[in-house]
Amino acid sequence: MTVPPPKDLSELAPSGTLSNVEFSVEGDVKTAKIKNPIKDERSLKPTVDDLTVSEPVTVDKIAEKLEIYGGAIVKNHLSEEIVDKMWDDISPHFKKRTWNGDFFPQETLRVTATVCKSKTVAEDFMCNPLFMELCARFIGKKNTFVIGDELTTAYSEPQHCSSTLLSIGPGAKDQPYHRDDIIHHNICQYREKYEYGHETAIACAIAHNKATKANGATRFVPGSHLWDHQRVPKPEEAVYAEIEKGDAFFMLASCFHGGSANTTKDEWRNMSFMFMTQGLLRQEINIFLETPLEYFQSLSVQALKSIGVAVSQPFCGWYRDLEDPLKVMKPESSNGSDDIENAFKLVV
Ligand SMILES: O=C(O)CCC(=O)C(=O)O
Ligand SMILES: [Fe+2]
Repeated sequence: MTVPPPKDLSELAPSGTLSNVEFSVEGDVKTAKIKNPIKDERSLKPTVDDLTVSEPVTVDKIAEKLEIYGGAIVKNHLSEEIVDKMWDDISPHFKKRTWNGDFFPQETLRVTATVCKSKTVAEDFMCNPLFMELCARFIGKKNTFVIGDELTTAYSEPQHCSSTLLSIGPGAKDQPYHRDDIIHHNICQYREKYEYGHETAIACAIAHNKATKANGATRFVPGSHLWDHQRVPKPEEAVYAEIEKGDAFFMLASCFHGGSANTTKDEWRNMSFMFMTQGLLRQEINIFLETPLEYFQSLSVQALKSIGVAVSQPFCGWYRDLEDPLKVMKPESSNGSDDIENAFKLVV
């Protein structure tokens, strides 16, 4: 006899943050009210200079700004040659939008999965050594696990989450404030100080042309990565990450932000975004269905790992019979995942 499934399985899930919300419906008007908002009026107002990492740029210095503000600017992060090559590879893929939602204004044009349309995006933007190090610090996972009488140590490398060219056109309205980690149901908590281990994603945005307050620079709310999940940002709390061609704006996914209105007559705001997430979480975009195998085969081992083809240690993402897909594509490579190298006999 088959048992019919309950009508709405989501009702079985723990209510989490929902339990602190009061919903009401009056006629056509639906409202939601946070029942016990946490008292927090902290508001940081750094200037673009405060957000900019001084020369010589180091990962420590970027991390320090991210810990304080949730965002950081690095001048000349990628060379003009790389930024131009990315543009040449990706811009032919602009097409009329088929997507009708309003999370992005109608005037915003996008090219998605740029990491699969440009080897320069994959190798030079995503695999930039500074960015890789930053990702490892903020979203890499390293733990020990008991397996039988051994203790193994496994490292799950960050992976691509989504990669997009976003061109905000004249007339576009503000994109709503949001945190990018909503896709992973990350629950942000009030914190006095940044704590490592809770971040699920991190972004690097590169300007193809000058991003200004007028043409749609990303605006973000400094310090909001330390806010409780249910605190709502106000427009006056935002700062505009105005950057020049080749500059980078790094941002933690727990930080409130949004693209801005483009109030110019004829300027576009062209920015390439690379979002990375923990190696064990689901990527935002499914790049595997739209990309021919040959493209993956043409990439370096690091790009394949970062694109999410390799196993995330210890055993997440295997292929066929517990094989590491990276080894299938590049037999000479080692990811230490099919035979964990860090096994130590446990002494109890
Ligand atoms: O266009 C921007 O500046 C921000 C885009 C953004 O927030 C997103 O794609 O999640
Ligand atoms: Fe976003």
